[in-house]
Amino acid sequence: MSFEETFGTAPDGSWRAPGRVNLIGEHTDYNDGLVLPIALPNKILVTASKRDDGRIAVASTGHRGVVEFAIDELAPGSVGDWAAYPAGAAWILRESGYPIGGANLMVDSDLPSGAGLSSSAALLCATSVALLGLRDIEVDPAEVARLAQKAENQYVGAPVGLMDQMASMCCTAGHALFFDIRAMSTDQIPFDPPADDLTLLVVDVKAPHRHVDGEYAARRKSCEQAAAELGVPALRSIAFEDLDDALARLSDDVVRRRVRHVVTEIRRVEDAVALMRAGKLRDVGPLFTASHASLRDDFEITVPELDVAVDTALAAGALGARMTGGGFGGCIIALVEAAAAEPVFSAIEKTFAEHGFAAPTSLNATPSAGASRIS
Ligand code: GAF
Repeated sequence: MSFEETFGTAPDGSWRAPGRVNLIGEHTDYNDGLVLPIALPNKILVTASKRDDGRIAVASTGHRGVVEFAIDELAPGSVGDWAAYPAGAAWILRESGYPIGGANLMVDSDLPSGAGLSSSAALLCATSVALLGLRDIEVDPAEVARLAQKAENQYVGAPVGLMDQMASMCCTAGHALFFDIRAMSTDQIPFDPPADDLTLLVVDVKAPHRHVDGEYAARRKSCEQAAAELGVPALRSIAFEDLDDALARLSDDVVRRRVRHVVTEIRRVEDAVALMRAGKLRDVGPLFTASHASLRDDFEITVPELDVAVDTALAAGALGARMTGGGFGGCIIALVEAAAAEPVFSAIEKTFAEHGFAAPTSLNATPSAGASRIS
């Protein structure tokens, strides 16, 4: 159904917010660390019209029916299922004192959900910019990202970090976003694989997510407990050079491995950015591969589909490959010579068929711009 058919009125505008893939720096954001995502061309689109009765009605091309609620009555968890995200955005804007009135919202998407491409953050960000844009309220993109994270943490109840929302709000076309969470500073790093005859291959391994929420929360808790045991505010405070000393002070072997992942991963982000700044993109490949090994062996968040996809990409000639995102399914990224992109993807398809895995798909990973109004 069209916007007019659903809400009986014409829209006032449309806003988009993209998904992301993270090049490197996984599970470092909630440790005050470093991340390096790019925004994807794929996005969530929110088309909206104003209402002045303090109510929000939201429909989605992917779901049946219209969900309606009063902004004043929103409380954490009061709206469930997919509409929890638009409701969460309205809740945090209300809590922060923004006069968003009311709205009709139609959500559309070409961003696969459940593929680890950050569709939740994109939906929160797209709704936030639409609700603010309808009232011509200007808010700094990084502040919108922080509000979207708060909504996901406090309204939806998912203890995520700030990477995905920042990628969705603050990325620019042709660049990766180097985001230092402790400093809350960003730098745009030019990222243009085709200019070096390279391709960033993104492959959705179509693995069913298993225990994602509980496992994510458990990893975060381990990191926070380790920081407390080491007497630091967050694991970012453990310098790479002091890692062995820190590990020796921890009593539990699992916690030791979680800490080793975080501290070495932050160092890999620094190394990747230095190589990219020096124009040595090919040399970033081995850092991807080392990141994957760390996520598989120390952080233990990969699944067979992710490991097989990475191993197959490497065997077929990729310069480096790793899982990207929260883990337990989702996507891998592989840095490959442009001429090898097709053969590498075909090799993954073939190996997946041999393993009896679902057919993987590949995505266009052109680094794209963060959220914006489009009409
Ligand atoms: C998910 C979370 F939402 C991010 O905050 C981040 O922790 C990521 O997993 C892992 O790097 O996408």
